[in-house]
Amino acid sequence: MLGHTVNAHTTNAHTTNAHTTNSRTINFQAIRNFSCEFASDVRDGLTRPGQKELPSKYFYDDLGSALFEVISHLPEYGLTRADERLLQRHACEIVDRLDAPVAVAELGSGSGKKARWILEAIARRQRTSYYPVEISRSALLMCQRELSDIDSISIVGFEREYLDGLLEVAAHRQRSQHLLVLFLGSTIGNFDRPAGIKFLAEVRRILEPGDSLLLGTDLEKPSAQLLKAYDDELGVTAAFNLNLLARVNRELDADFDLGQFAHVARINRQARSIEMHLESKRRQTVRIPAADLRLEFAEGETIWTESSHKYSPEEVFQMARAAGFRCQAQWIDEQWPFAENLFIAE
Ligand code: AVI
Repeated sequence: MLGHTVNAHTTNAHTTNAHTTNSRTINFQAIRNFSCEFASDVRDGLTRPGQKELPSKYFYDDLGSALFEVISHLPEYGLTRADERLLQRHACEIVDRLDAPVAVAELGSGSGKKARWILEAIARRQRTSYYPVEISRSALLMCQRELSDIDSISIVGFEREYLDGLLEVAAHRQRSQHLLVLFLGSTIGNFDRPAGIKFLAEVRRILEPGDSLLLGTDLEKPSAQLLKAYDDELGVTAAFNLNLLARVNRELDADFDLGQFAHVARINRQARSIEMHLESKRRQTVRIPAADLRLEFAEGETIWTESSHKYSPEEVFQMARAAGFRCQAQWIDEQWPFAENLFIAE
């Protein structure tokens, strides 16, 4: 359970609340004007000439995050389980490769469940700090609950976008500490390839030489397997995708008729990715008052909501070099092609 709020102050851009328990602190660096940004991103994406788009980062409101958690249990979607298996099996070996003392930051921590193995392995040799960076406050709260039994760690959470949060972490770190950044679950795959490398280079710029990045990457696999993973029999991924329209309805007063859009998963061979779209079942008009928008959809027209890029193991080494890292080690799961990669900042 969280303790009482002991410190809350407002600055121009952010609201900061610190909650304390006996030994842990979570700072919530909240971003104001979030719904304004949402409205403008929705407007930009849906008025783009040619292909309409919505950014995939907006999948993860409370309902979307819960649906993603269910996806991670689906038999067709082995990605999360592969990530977890590798972390569980190799946490000690990963930690042994790092200079001590080390502090851990996680970009998109979710509930912090995956960081547990790494944190336990570090906590066996030293006290450490864990800095989860998340745009979801409820996920940060879950992090604290999930990890509250590990002795010897302090948790400071940042309710921020990845790079803003990492900059805060860099400002908090002690000089003597190495930083290990976790970017798990192949979230990197939701950037297109050049943007993914640019993002990794930005992470590198915030780090010091010798710091490390543990990067999860989903690997290439047969199309049939991929299509099932992103269009499961129970329709959970369809609900996850459609929740984006439901969220626009809830938060921006829109009138999307969810029954008139269908979830579609498509392979993009050139991009080596799988895409998710929402396809209009008929000609229709949608109003989004809070984004000052009236949209026409043709029958069969789609909104592109996500791309999930898949990698070859060798390509990951090149990505590391292109972003200013060296890939020191790579672990590949035997059941689901997925790699955990340890990058060292050069
Ligand atoms: C979070 N991300 C890596 C997931 C993926 O596989 O691209 C999101 C997801 N989309 C559909 N299913 C899962």
